Amino acid sequence: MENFDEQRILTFIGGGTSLIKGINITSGNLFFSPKTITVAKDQPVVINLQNTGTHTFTIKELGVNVPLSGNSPVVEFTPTESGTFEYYCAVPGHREGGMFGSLKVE
Ligand SMILES: [Cu+2]
Repeated sequence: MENFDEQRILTFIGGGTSLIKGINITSGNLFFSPKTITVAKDQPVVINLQNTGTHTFTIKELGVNVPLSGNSPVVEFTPTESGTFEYYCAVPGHREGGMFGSLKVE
């Protein structure tokens, strides 16, 4: 591949403005994995979950509260403030049982 346009391909992979980065999280009884995710302020976040059971993906401070049902729910939101926020499952007992993690907005 002599005419391989490496810079152009890297730009494409890197995202630019047209690609939205997806984050993969596994949720189940009673966990989220990974427990820490980092996103960019004012950029749309798309989280693809691999889910078992009935849960929610909730971030109180950011007004996010999405029911998780089925195998592959998707959570989308745009964080408009930076900081570290807890995400958790709002089903009674699940947060206490370990269903929480940390979202860093930079
Ligand atoms: Cu739950």
